[in-house]
Amino acid sequence: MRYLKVIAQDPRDSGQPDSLYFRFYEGEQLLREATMLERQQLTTLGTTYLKCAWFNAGDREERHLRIFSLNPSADGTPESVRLHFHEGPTIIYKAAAHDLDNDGAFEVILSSDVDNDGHANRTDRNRVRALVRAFLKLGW
Ligand SMILES: [Ca+2]
Ligand SMILES: [Ca+2]
Repeated sequence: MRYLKVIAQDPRDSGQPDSLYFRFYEGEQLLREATMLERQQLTTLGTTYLKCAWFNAGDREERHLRIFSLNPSADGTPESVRLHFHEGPTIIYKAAAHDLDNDGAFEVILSSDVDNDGHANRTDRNRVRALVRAFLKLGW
């Protein structure tokens, strides 16, 4: 399974992460880091991910997001995009967007409290939508 791994770090332990890494994986194998151009395309995704407050102290990498799309009909447009918020190999929480009728618009957003502010609400669903849109723009 191919996925984009997003890692946020707080190298100065300020409580605010300011380092972001974008890495492309196939299973457990690192394919490559995002290029400069891809990093520019991923600016919105990075900004939204930082709002999720799922980051590491110092230069650790345990906490990260894995985001990937599924296209079981193999028509080139994904029927669902999934977000797995990991701590090491363990999924701590998840979100997903589903395009039920495969028309390119995601009708169903499944989300818990993805930004860790103690409330699962519309803001979380909007963050998921923003992450999904930004990921799909990459065309990966
Ligand atoms: Ca749809
Ligand atoms: Ca929330």
